[in-house]
Amino acid sequence: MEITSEDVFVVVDVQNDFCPGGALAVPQGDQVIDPIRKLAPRFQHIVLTQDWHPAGHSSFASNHPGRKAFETIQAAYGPQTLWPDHCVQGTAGAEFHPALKLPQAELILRKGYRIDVDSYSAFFENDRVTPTGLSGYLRERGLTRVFFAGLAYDFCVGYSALDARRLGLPAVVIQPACRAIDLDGSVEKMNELFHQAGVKVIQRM
Ligand code: VGL
Ligand code: ZN
Repeated sequence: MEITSEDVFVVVDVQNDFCPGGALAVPQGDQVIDPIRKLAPRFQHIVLTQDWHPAGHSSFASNHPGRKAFETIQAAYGPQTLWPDHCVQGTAGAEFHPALKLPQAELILRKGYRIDVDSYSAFFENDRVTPTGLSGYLRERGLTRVFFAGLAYDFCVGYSALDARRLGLPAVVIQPACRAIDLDGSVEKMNELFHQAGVKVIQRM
C-alpha cells in the first residue's frame, strides 16, 4: 500500500500494563511491538496514544464496592466495563513498553485522565461527545487517513477506528499489529461494527 504525507500511523496504548505481567495484560500484547516497529519507518507521521488514568478512576472496579473487574455498570454516559486498576498516571505500568522505541512520534495523546469518564477512543471520551483534541490536530496538520495498530483491538484500537470513520476519515486497522482482550464476544462485535462503519481491516501492507 502506498503511504503518503497525509497518512498518519496511530499506535494505541502499547504500555506496560497492557503487556504480559501488566495489570490489564492483553494476551500476547507485547507481540504487537515487532510489527509496529517494522511498519513505522514507512510513515511520515506517527502519533502514540497513552491510557492515562488518575488513581481512583471510575473505570477501576476497585472504585465500585461489590463489583468485580470485567463486569459492566451503568455510568452517567452509558454502559462502562470495569477494569483492574491500570495505567495510573506516573506509574511504571503507564509507561510505554521499553521495546516500543518510536522517538520520531510527533504527538503523544493522553486519554482517560478525567476521573469520572473513561476514554477508549483516541478521538472522543466514552460519553462519545467530549473530544480529546486529536481530530483538530489531524485537521490542522492535513493528516487525512488514519492507520491503527496496538492494544487492544476490541477496545481502544477499535473505538478509535470507528470514531475516525464517524469524523469522515478513512480508517485502516493493521490486524497483525494488534492484539485483543476478547471479553464476551467483543472481537466479533467489533468486527461487525468495523464492517458497518467502513473501517478497513488489513492483514499486510
Ligand atoms: C483499554 C481497557 C481499559 C485499551 C484501556 O487500551 O484497549 N482497554 N483501558
Ligand atoms: Zn484504561
